[in-house]
Amino acid sequence: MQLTSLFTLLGAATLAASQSSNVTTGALGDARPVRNNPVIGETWVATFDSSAVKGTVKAVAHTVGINYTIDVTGLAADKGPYKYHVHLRAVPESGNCTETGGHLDSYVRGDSPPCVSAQPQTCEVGDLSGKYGTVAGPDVKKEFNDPYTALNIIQLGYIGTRRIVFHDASSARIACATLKKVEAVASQG
Ligand SMILES: *[C@@H]1O[C@H](CO)[C@@H](O)[C@H](O)[C@H]1NC(C)=O
Ligand SMILES: *[C@@H]1O[C@H](CO)[C@@H](O)[C@H](O)[C@H]1NC(C)=O
Ligand SMILES: *[C@@H]1O[C@H](CO)[C@@H](O)[C@H](O)[C@H]1NC(C)=O
Ligand SMILES: [Cu+2]
Repeated sequence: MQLTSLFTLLGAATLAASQSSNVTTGALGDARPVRNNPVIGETWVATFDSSAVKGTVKAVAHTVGINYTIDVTGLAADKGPYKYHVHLRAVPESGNCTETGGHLDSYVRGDSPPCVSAQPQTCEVGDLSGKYGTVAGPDVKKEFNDPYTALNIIQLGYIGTRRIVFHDASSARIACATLKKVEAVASQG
């Protein structure tokens, strides 16, 4: 190999390192892919039934992380784009989504500066729209796999019984719903 091309290579490596080193990541480092979901196919669903949003966000345990399906209608076309996250606290009786608290942030990153979607491992674990894109109304059908959320309760990034919250373009929390486990239907003999 010629010396000049070696220097070119070194230069490129240094540039790549400096570019990734100033992408904000968690205080506990980058999120690690989840490979120990106990039951592949285990399904949890958050059901929305308000004037702001109707439909479901489904989470299915995959061999790596979770497959999500967002299938909702009714998002006001002029209030988007909409963000959606996994939030930590319970939806109160009143339905007031402010009380669902902050995002699932297992690696302690915080939501500022905004996450770089090209490096989803550096994002807050619960910042699903930061990683996979915001959605626009009125009707949404979107599927993606997130390697960093889990349906193993001992795992960082566990989402069981947590809340999915939609935010409009002003960041107002327009709807929230709790993920509930779908019990496998016993096969009929
Ligand atoms: C990352 O750091 C480099 C070197 O300090 C700087 O030139 C670049 O603008 C920074 N990138 C961002 C996105 O802040
Ligand atoms: C997750 O999604 C991938 C890609 O669509 C698919 O191949 C896989 O079967 C899904 N896993 C489950 C458990 O549904
Ligand atoms: C929702 O809860 C927040 C925080 O507890 C409170 O500040 C706000 O006034 C509540 N909104 C309504 C409509 O009750
Ligand atoms: Cu949120």
